[in-house]
Amino acid sequence: VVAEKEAPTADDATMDAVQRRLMFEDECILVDENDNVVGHDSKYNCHLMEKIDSENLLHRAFSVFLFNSKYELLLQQRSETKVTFPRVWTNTCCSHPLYRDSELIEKDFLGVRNAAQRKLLDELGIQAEHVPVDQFVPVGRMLYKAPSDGKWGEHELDYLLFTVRDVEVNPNPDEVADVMYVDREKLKELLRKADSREDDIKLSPWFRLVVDNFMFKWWDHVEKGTLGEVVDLKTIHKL
Ligand code: DMA
Ligand code: MN
Repeated sequence: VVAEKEAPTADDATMDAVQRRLMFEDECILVDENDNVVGHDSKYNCHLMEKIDSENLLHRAFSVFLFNSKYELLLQQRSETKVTFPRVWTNTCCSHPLYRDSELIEKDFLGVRNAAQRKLLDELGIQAEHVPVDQFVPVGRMLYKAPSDGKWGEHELDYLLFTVRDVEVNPNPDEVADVMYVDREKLKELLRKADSREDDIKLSPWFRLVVDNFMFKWWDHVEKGTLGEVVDLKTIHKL
C-alpha cells in the first residue's frame, strides 16, 4: 500500500522528460524551521503538496538576484515545461542546494553559493568564472509555503543571494522562456500588470514576497554599495 502511494501518479505521464529526470535525480536537503538539516528527499516528494502537508516537509532553497553595473535586475520567465510555476516571471535564478558534500557546506554559506553558481550556468548559461561564489552576498533567509496548481507547490527555507555582475546570458530553453533586465520603474510596471492580469503577466509567489517585503529598500543599498548594512543571517523571516 505504501509503495502504491509513493508511485508516480497518472498525470506524471505528461511531465516534460527533462523536468521529470530532475524531479527524481535532484535530492533536496530537508531542514527544520531553524534551518538545521534533518534529512533529504527527492525533489519530486519535496514539491508534492500532499506530502508537504502530511509530513511537514520543508527544504532548503536559494534565490539569486543578479544586477548589472547599471543596477538593473535580471528577471527570467520560467519555461512552459516547469512542473511548478510554469510561465511566471521571477528573480534571476532559483533552485535548491542538493544533498551532496559540496552543497551541504555551511561555513560561509558555501554550499548554497556553490548551488547558485551551478544553476546560473544550467539555467542561464552564465559561466562560473563570471559569477564567483565569493561575490554572492547572502542578504537574508525567508520561510514560505506556496501552492502552485493544487498538486504541486513549494515549502522552502530560501537564501536570498545578491550579486552585481555584468554577464553574458544564454538561456536554456528547458528552463527559461525569456529574460529581461528591469529598473525600479519597470518592475513597478510589471507589478501593476500582474495585479491587473494585463498581458497575462504572472509573478512567482516567492519573488512577490521579496518584492513586497524587502526589494526596493535593498535595491537602494545595492546601488549605494551598502548592502552589508542590511545583511541579517540570524533572522528567518516567516512570510
Ligand atoms: C526552486 O526553484 C527554488 C525557489 C526559491 C522557488 P525552481 O523551481 O526553479 O527549482 P529548479 O530550477 O531546480 O527546478
Ligand atoms: Mn523548492
